[in-house]
Amino acid sequence: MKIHSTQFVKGIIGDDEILHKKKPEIAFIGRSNVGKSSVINSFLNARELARTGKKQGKTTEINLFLVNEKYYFVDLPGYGFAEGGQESREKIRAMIINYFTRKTDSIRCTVVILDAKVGITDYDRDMLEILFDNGRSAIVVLNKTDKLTQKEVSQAVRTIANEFPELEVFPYSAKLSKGAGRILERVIQ
Ligand SMILES: Nc1nc2c(ncn2[C@@H]2O[C@H](COP(=O)(O)OP(=O)(O)OP(=O)(O)O)[C@@H](O)[C@H]2O)c(=O)[nH]1
Ligand SMILES: [Mg+2]
Repeated sequence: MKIHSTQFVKGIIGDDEILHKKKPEIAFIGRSNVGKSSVINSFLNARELARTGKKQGKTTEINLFLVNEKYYFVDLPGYGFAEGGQESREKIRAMIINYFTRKTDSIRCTVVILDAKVGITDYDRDMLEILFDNGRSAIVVLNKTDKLTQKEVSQAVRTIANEFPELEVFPYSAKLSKGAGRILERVIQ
């Protein structure tokens, strides 16, 4: 897919009329700081479309970006952010659950982003269960592979494949953005 337009539409915290527009949505979820916003920017070739940061918990709303006037790319707040405290963690978890359990078939694909160095955590397992229980199709993007050796990357991919054989896993680095096109084709198919 050639990107010819990207536009920030709005940030929402719950249900919103925009979620009823029936445009295909590509959702991006993952623990806080794994690089969700960076992955979106790298896919769209837009450096600061989705705001990124060194501080965790940068994205606190559900941010929607309109791509090629056709798709919504949805940047969800990061889950499992320890410093945010239990209350804020639960609020974010509830926000994500509401997004995925709402009655819609607009969610085309969910991209679950993991930090290659950390791998899969119980927070991710919890989210994958929510996705599977709601019949949402998902792929995994193993981000920040630039921090690992090739051998460590293969090992990390294998570990995930062993636990979730049904999940497609794409090693990736938002920093290098190599192979973005191939993943993008997969998520909009
Ligand atoms: N080395 C490296 N750093 C990355 C990569 N992707 C993201 N980062 C860095 O990781 C930090 C967090 O990136 P964000 O894109 O803000 O992460 P996020 O998942 O959106 O974070 P929240 O919005 O807080 O949930 C930033 O300092 C990024 O520059 C990557 O592929 N490689
Ligand atoms: Mg973010």
